[in-house]
Amino acid sequence: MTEQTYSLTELGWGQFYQSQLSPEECSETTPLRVTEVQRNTLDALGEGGAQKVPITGLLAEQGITVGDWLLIDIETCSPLRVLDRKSEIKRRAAGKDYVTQLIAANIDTLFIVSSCNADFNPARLERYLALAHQADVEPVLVLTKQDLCNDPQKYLDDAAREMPGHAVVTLNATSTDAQQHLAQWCGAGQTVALVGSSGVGKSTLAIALTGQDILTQDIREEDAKGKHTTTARSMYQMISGGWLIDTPGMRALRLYDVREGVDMVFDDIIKLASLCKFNDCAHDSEPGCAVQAEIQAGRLDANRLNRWQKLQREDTRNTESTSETRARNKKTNKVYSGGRARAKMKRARMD
Ligand SMILES: Nc1nc2c(ncn2[C@@H]2O[C@H](COP(=O)(O)OP(=O)(O)OP(=O)(O)O)[C@@H](O)[C@H]2O)c(=O)[nH]1
Ligand SMILES: [Mg+2]
Repeated sequence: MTEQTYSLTELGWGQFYQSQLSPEECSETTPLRVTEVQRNTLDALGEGGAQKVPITGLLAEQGITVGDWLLIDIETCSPLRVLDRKSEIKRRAAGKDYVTQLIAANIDTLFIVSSCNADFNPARLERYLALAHQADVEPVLVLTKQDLCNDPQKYLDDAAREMPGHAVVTLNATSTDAQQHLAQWCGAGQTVALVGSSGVGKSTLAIALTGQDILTQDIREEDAKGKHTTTARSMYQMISGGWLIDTPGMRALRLYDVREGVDMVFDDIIKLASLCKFNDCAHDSEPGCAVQAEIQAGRLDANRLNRWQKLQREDTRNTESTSETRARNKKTNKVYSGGRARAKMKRARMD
């Protein structure tokens, strides 16, 4: 069996990446697209086929994720650098520190997967929408398990009312025609990532879109009921020619530095807020509040206002904490350098 090779264009290469290469790099290096990252190595695809690359030096320092483009020295085959990303999807990592975790890079569309059942939760889905908007990536709400639901239209209506202005698709991920419902985002050169809670059908959808039995490659059986849990983020080619990144289900999506993204999810409220009498209106009980007027008139759900304010507060808290952490580190460095300087002076006096 011959190994499949791809042209760079098929892998999603374009002017954005080409323009980052120096004349020397154009002749002495070759680009690879990262399809999976393990602890010390990564898998990548290039014009020469599939390769395993060690994660050392600059790659380890810079951080690398699925979907990234990296340059390889043609002669030594060693990795040189990661190219600037067209987009990056990241969240605040688990733990107390304000550290980000990269989820995927260089994607065009984010399929935010939920189901036509109790998993459908606007407050959670809005977090993913904010993440996509912040990354300048088109979000699509994909609601699976339509076949197990008596009234899928209710979910379409709820999504349109609670998260206006976003593309929403309901489908049966186990059916082969799932592809047709998502075709417009999956064409050649396009990269899509799947995100959402565990068990909503991301990998099932990935099988429908790629035609590959990916469950047997990267997924372990979790229990006798046949539930599968994805453990790695991996990129696969879709039947339509584009690329699909499957990710493990997320329990909590902690946002980080997504103020503009949050505002884009709630841009209808932002527009109303600009009409309030006071610039610093808290949309609570101030006179001349255009947002409250809309709620009183029954045209805006008060829950949406609460959710917007909650996300704004969370982002402000995280962003402030980040700058506090940075300031603290800076201060600590000063103390260290001060200490080093004092020790140097002491040594000089003793000499
Ligand atoms: N009937 C039906 N079953 C579905 C649908 N989508 C997913 N399932 C089933 O739901 C279960 C979980 O699907 P997975 O694709 O493993 O879910 P996942 O989102 O990848 O889960 P994690 O990898 O844990 O994040 C499987 O048994 C699927 O067959 C659907 O649209 N209809
Ligand atoms: Mg999965």
